[in-house]
Amino acid sequence: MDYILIDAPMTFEDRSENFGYFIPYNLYILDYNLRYAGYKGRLLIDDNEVNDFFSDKNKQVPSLIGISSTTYSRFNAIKIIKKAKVCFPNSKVITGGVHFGNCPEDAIKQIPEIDIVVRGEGDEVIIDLMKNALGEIPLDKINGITYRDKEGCIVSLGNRLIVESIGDVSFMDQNFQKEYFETNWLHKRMKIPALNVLTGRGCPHKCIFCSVAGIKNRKYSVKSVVDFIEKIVNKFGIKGIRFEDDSLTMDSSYIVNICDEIRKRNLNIIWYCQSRANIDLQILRDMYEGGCRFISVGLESASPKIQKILGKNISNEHVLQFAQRCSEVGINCYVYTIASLPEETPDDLQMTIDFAQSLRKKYGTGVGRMMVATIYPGTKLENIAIEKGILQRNFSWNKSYYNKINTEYDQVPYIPIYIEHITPEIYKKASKAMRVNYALSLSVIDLMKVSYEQLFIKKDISLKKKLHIGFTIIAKKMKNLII
Ligand code: B12
Ligand code: SF4
Repeated sequence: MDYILIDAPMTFEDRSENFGYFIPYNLYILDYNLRYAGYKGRLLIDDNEVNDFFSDKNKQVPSLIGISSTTYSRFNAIKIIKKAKVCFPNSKVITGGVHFGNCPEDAIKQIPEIDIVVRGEGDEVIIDLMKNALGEIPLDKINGITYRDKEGCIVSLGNRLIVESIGDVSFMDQNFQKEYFETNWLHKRMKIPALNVLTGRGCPHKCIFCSVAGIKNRKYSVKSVVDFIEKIVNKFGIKGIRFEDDSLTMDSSYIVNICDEIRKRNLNIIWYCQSRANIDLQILRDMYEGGCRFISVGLESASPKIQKILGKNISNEHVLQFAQRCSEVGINCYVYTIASLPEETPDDLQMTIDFAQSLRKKYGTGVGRMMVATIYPGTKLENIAIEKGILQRNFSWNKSYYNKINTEYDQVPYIPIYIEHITPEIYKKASKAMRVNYALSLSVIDLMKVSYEQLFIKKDISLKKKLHIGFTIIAKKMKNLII
């Protein structure tokens, strides 16, 4: 066996409960390119597959083991990396993706079991790394990687990798299992079989908190994307698509052509996507006609001062217009917000709450859960946090980390969050106001469904508290309906 590729994101339960099943297309791309180049290997995408592979007594030895991770799943990834080196001491262990690829030197320094980190897009370099693992080319001829040389020094070669041509969509064309469609985010909401699809990658904007900021946008051809959708509609009975790219709507002629093609072929699908909020009414109409029913946009903060710091170039006016247009056209619009951004004061945060409430009152917009600004490696927010002493200068992304304060902000304790002027009490009050606002934006039936899913089946809240929260929301909703 030449290689194995492992996706080490979350547990299967987390995946299906929080997000629905998703296909790790990053590794599908690497797997496809390796197979296309004639190598033989396997892709392991759930915990059971990984455990079975490592514990199989007759296991084949892969020459290369590639592991992908986000910052959320880094500690799971590190466990797998260590296990891989114990089971296969002679295999090359390589990592990449939005986490390791954004803190490569720290990863190599802290985790002796990692041989190589890929910085950026792995599509092409994976072939060179495979050749290196087979002893065909030396590492110092490969750009875009960080590794430990024979003397133990850390070496980083070349710039971050961005491939010119992202190829075609063949990597998505797989024999999917039924569970992928039935635990999908869209399936949960609409009870229709649904699948995740990528139409390209890269976003040239430079939001300070984003792990993938400032990367040229590249697209697959409209025909190839819609051919793929048509194929999965006919083969698996798919009725819903969740477009995963962060920039589907960036090029208006592209999205309009996708919609035209879906319509022409009578594919009859419903889809979800993420977008920036500056989309024209006519384009939203075309999107509706092409099947778009759910769209989420990032406002992050309604304070103009904070918007400037964020560098998103999206104003309240954009979001207001967007929400109005979505409601006019019939697309459900969700707006994301973030609390505790650099220099954000309680007054700035209040502006976001007021704005969310006005969006709901005017257009019934659902402003989803408010996150606390989370610091990811390689972002501008990381630099700001270091400058302000929020993150220590020698902070390591790959050493164990547990910060109890995070739990006071309802955030997981293993990723640093940006705390400056927003105290836990202020955050909790704001978060509660946002949750109530969201609940009030739902229809009575959806409200009952969401209350059941998110509140009543939770074991860590007493029945008395559940009933109290339930009645308070229903009472507010009724009052709202009457007013
Ligand atoms: C699809 C998606 C999801 C899916 C699947 C996530 C997954 N693990 O794949 C779902 C819906 C589940 C999801 C959930 C979340 N997501 Co998300 N998601 C994305 C999104 C929009 C696209 C990912 C993708 O498919 N990209 C396309 C592929 C081709 O690119 P790629 O992943 O970078 O892979 C290339 C290279 O990185 C490299 N590479 C990758 N892995 C490896 C491995 C090896 C060995 C090598 C050699 C190379 C290599 O080669 C690949 C091909 O070129 C990204 C944004 C983005 N543009 O990447 C955010 C992103 C990954 N998500 C993010 C976040 C924050 C979340 C959530 C926390 C959201 C939330 N608030 O709850 C959760 C938690 C996820 C988790 N626990 O892992 C952040 C992650 C930040 C970080 N540093 O961890 C991102 C980067 C968004 C952002 N703008 O910051 N997400
Ligand atoms: S617009 Fe979205 S994908 Fe682009 S940099 Fe900002 S947060 Fe990242």
